Amino acid sequence: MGSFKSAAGPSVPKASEITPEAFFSNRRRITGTLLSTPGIALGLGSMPSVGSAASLAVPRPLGAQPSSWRVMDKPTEEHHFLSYNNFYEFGTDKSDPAEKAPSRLLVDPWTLRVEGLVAKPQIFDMQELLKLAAVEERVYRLRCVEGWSMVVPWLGIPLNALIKRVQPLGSAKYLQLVSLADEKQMPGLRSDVLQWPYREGLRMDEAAHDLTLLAVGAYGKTLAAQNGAPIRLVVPWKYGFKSAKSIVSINFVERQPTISWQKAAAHEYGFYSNVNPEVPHRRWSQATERRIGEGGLFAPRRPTLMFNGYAEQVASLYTGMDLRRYY
Ligand SMILES: Nc1nc2c(c(=O)[nH]1)N[C@H]1C(S)=C(S)[C@@H](COP(=O)(O)O)O[C@H]1N2
Ligand SMILES: [Mo]
Repeated sequence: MGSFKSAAGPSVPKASEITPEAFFSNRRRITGTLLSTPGIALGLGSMPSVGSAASLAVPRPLGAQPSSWRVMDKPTEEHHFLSYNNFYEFGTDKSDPAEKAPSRLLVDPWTLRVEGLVAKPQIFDMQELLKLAAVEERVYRLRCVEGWSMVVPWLGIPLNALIKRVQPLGSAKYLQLVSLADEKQMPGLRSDVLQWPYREGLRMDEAAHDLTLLAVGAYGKTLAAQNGAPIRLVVPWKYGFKSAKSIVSINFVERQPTISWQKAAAHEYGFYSNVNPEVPHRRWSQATERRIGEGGLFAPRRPTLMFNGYAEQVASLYTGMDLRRYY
């Protein structure tokens, strides 16, 4: 993708070995294996153990990320990423998603409905989505509003590629992203901790930013159910909850959409939710964070960086905005 550029550096070589076809045929092969396993007929994301996620022939182009984006921190060990999750549709404990999602979430077939104020609305299946752009590996920091963080090597395509395909109308100013809500698959929907379906939103320029990723994998494999298989958003300069999991629809709208977290507690979770050490959450400071995997609860906390360390790339999106008011 030519969009994978930074002002500071040259455009980045594609991870050319990760063609959509290769990715998908790998998926199919693994799915086939699974389907032939007695008693397990649920497809890729429903694999009984996280270790069995399909692996992808992915070069590790760490050095290929524009230098200004490069995350020097060591990636979080994969087992943490797979076992310490927020996916309230499967329960609010950190262990619930890994315990409940793999055996319940049906990820194949999957469709993503893209509609609203666009010239070309479309219902994509995964194969069509993966043809929009080459799958790239991007190592991003993820910072949860709760005060922990991880460093994750994602695989995905820029959301921008999808936006270009559907051709937003001039009146489209925001995107609303909606996660799956199926009571048969998701025991957490019985709780009213959030309003279902899980809804998130981005302003158009945020959604179209080069950093904004539609992730289909991580750690060289297709996405595990607990991480939002088969397709989830990743917006690395915002608190983790903006990164909606298991997305089924994207709606282009004129007015700022309501998000599930604002509905839960409007005074605690703003629409923008940019990582900002200077703007505390109503109940706690956001100045520091605990890096998952770093020596347990008593390890020294790290300072949280403005825009999660991506200020150089995204600060200009918010020029003139009072970030205390628009938190
Ligand atoms: N649909 C859905 N998406 C979601 C959530 C959720 O509960 N439901 N939790 C969010 C929160 S609070 C965080 S921190 C990240 C966690 O992503 P991970 O478990 O893959 O690290 O997912 C986000 N996306
Ligand atoms: Mo979070």
